[in-house]
Amino acid sequence: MMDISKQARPVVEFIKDNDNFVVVSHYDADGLASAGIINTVLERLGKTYECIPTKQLDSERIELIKGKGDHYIFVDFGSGQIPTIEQNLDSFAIIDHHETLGRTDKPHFNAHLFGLDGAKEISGAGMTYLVAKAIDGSNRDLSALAIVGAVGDMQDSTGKLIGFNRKILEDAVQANVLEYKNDIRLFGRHSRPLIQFLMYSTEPIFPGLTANEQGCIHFLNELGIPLKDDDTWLYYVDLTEEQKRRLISGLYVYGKRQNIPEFILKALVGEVYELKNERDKTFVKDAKDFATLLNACGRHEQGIIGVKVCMGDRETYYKRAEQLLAMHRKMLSEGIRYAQEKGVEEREHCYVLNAGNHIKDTLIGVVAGMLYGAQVIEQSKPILAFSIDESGKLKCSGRATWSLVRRGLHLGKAMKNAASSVGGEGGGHSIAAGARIPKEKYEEFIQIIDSIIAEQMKQ
Ligand SMILES: [Mn+2]
Repeated sequence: MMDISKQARPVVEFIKDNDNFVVVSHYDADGLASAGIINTVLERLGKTYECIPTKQLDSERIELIKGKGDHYIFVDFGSGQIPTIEQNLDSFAIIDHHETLGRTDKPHFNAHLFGLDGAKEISGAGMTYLVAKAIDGSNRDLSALAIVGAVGDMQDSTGKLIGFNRKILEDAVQANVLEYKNDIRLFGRHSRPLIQFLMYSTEPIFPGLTANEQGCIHFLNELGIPLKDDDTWLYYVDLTEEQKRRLISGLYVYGKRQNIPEFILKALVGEVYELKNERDKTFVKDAKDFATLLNACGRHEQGIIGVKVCMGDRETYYKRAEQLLAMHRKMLSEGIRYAQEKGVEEREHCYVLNAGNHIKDTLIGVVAGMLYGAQVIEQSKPILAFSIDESGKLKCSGRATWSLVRRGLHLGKAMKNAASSVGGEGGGHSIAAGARIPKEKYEEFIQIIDSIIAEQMKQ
């Protein structure tokens, strides 16, 4: 194994030699976990710091944080913004796993610089953890957060963590802070009663179950799985091994019938990561639940709450994080209700939902996908959902079903072509894609993409 600690040395010295830091982190789960790790290290070293989680790093944002401290540490981003940072700040270090843009003589610890695949095998939190460990071996307890970050960046999407993440996993097991086993990989094993556990599954979307309470109750009844024990709602982790197996194979059969591809259904079962020092049935017991909690904080501009939870707060900040997640769920169900009440417009080859300012642009894609589950729309056409983003532009989120993809649909390509022909930008995957277009091109965009979809499905 290559000597990573040597690669980390410039950043390690930067931290040891200085004081009065500003930690700037990305606002997603991985970024917040990274900040949680580095802040803990700074506290253990007796350093002072301020922490600022943020959505993006442009010159405007850097202008705002300038002068907040003497030395800057960027975690989970920064490598792609080197020219802008160089222009604005004198003293900084970067710890990141994204592709780099530009060069710097300042301490720069990035996975790609020594041949690790930052997209798949190590996260921002993983990189930050390596710095922590190089500073002091006793920081190995922070490895659990590195796993939360990796899961937050969906680096376990094949069913388990791979590459360098497995070395971090070994550290976490040895440090006795984490254990892993094979189980169902849906959000909420520990944190949701069974019905909500199934209802809020958006990866994958199960048509007829996702966002569909009656569907879930019926499904569980058919399988003979109890919903309650006396008056208490049962969680997935409360089920017997036999009941768990029955639920998993029931979902598999259901998914097959809904044309969900084998590789997705196979990844339903895989490694799950549990934090050993956390209480059962909390949002911080399972790495996936933990990451979801953090994402809710970031998405609602309260990243610092997530960072405090990463640093061990299980009182005030933990409760506030739970409230943010509950608010997030509520906004999703309000979005679905809005679509149900307003009605979705049916075009020749797609559905259209024009939500304007009624659904946040950060939620519109998830809501659109859930409409299949809630049976607001049929599986025979993709849906285009529109909302206004913070800059006043029109955002379009497209969602489809696996049956449509099988018949030739590729929403990413359709979005890309349709958006560029009206002066916007778009792209994405076959089943989920997005675009930003000028407002006045709404109708023209729909007509173009409708005919592209028709063309794709013909083949
Ligand atoms: Mn990341």
